[in-house]
Amino acid sequence: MTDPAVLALAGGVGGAKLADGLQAHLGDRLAVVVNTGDDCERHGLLVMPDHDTVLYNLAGIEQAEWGWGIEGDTHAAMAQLGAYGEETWFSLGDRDLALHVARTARLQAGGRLTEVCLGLQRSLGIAARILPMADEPVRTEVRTDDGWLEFQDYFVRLRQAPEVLEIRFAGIDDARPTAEVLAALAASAAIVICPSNPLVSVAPILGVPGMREAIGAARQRGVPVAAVSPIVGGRALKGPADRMLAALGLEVSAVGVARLYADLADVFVLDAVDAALAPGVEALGIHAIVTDTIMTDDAARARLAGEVLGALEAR
Ligand code: FO1
Repeated sequence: MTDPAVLALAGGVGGAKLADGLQAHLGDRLAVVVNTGDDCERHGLLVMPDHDTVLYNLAGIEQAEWGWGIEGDTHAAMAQLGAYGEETWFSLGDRDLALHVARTARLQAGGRLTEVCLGLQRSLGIAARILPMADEPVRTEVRTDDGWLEFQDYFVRLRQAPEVLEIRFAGIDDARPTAEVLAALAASAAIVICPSNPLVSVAPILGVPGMREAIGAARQRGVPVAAVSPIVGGRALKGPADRMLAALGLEVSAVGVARLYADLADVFVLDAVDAALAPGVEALGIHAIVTDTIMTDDAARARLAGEVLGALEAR
């Protein structure tokens, strides 16, 4: 795909990797709508894990092993916070901390979330735009045997150990797609749902009132939607998506994910190890593409992104 713009929906490390691959092809013609349900307040600062993971990946400074945070970051501030008796289970690197300080200060000075994020992105010199799914706060919460937990409490402090019985997105009824998201949608010739957790990364984005309708309207105009499976060989490449799907009684497979996107996706990309599942995807009325979806390095990110864009162009 050469000239037209593309909109990607992403959350978490897998989404950030594909967004990075897409940026390699599209540069400033890429807009990435990110989940803000994982956002949290730590030490009086707003932390936006999915936005920041995409930001650091697009800037090429992500911590290679974890995929989030900044490569080579130190943790002196965290150690000092611990010395003051503050909680340290959610670990913020020193350079990462600077982002949360700047963002929170600008918000407290009256800045709007999307504008503040775009300003910070410009400082890191990335070509694409990363757009929070909404300016209003939305917070993902999961119900476990111990009751409702904030997402990062479940994800980081409890290391995703408790079984998730229910998921909700607090505040979502009052959220709206931003003018920037709607403008990016209107300008896009194709939409990519990245290989992110469908239940806690993509669902909040699609759950913003008006978002599904806006994507539906784009499809009516002939804008194709491709989704990439985050489940490979019946397992999540990263994170708890597989366990969450199972606990909620959903099929833990690429077909199970495709089913969640059946009313939205024209193309579904599944990994070569799941080639036998392609007919099950096609049976849902979605065109299946089978390829290597494991993004081990920059070249693999760009190659997968190229295949996704090629499949969309062919629609
Ligand atoms: N994940 C962890 O497993 N432990 C951490 O201490 C942690 C800190 C952290 C700080 C900033 C940030 O942007 C992300 C951070 N993450 C951490 C990752 C993050 O919580 C998850 O990857 C996402 O929320 C899941 O999509």
